[in-house]
Amino acid sequence: MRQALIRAFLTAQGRHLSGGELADRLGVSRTAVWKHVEALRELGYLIEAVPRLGYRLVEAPDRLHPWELEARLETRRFGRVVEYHERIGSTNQRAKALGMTDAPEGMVVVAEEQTAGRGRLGRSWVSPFAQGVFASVLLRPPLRPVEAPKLTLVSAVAVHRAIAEVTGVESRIKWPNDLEIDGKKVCGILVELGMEMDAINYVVVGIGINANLRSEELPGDMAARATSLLQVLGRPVNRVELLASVLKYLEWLYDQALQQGFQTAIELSRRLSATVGRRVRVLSMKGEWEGEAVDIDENGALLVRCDDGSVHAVHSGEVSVRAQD
Ligand code: BT5
Repeated sequence: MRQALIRAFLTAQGRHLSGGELADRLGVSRTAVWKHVEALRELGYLIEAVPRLGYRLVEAPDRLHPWELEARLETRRFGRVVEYHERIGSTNQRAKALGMTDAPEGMVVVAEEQTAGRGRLGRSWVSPFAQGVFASVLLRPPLRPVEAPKLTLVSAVAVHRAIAEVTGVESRIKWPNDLEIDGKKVCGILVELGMEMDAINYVVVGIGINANLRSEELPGDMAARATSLLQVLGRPVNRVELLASVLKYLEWLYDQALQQGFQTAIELSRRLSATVGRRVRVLSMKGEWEGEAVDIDENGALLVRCDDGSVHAVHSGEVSVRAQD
């Protein structure tokens, strides 16, 4: 009901909606409409009521409430079941626990704040209250475990598209899991697998986007390498719109990858790559080496040409790649 009311206000685009009109649209009495409006007001919504004109949504609280998301969703499965947290350790951690239950594919765990947000290889993700999009999507792909890293590229392309759609800003993909604007990190993606025997039981795609992150939230060394959409645009972005858009493109690219293979997503990630064509330093368990990133292969691996001319496929998960200026 709340979601239907929000959707009605969104489509009214700032016009007033009469109690009768809303009652018809929602299929409830005018008194019920009034009660729902009151409940929203208690949650911090500013809703004007003018005699004879009706209700008008003036301002909504800046929160990723599930009904706000649902009112904007254009997906069939992704984001149709949402678990919302004001504060949580890590949305990925929670989504992994859900992965071991019968939680459905496309379920999303979202939080305003993470107190133990995670990056790859035990690193952490700074996740201050209501400043970012911190979300994890549960997938159950019929893929072999070796194919799972390709989902990182699919997710990166989806976030690229969503940022472009909502803000008009063109980000670039730093292989394999970052999105950058002007060489600074604006989003990090963490894909984690749950396996049973030799098969994938679930995949969790964790997405952290610096939407309205203020630079003073990041420690000094990190601040120089990071940015946010707020910083780039000079105004805050609507985080719910951004998440709805991420889910739309993620569902679309994921379904396409499962039906037709990963070629399109890999081709897009190649075209949007900030890494291909650059000199990179590869940090792996076996040591450090340098070369030129020349391509992304059909498995999503980064092809790096060493100075002796030999080309090596670098797989995500085991390495860090640093672009050299
Ligand atoms: C990542 O790891 O970039 C993956 C980040 C994934 C975060 C999401 S949020 C929702 C979900 N739940 C989680 O717990 N995680 C996921 P990696 O490539 O390892 O990069 C981590 C490094 O990025 C850190 O060591 C910092 O240097 C830097 N960093 C941390 N927080 C940042 C931020 N907010 N913005 C930019 N850089 C940051």
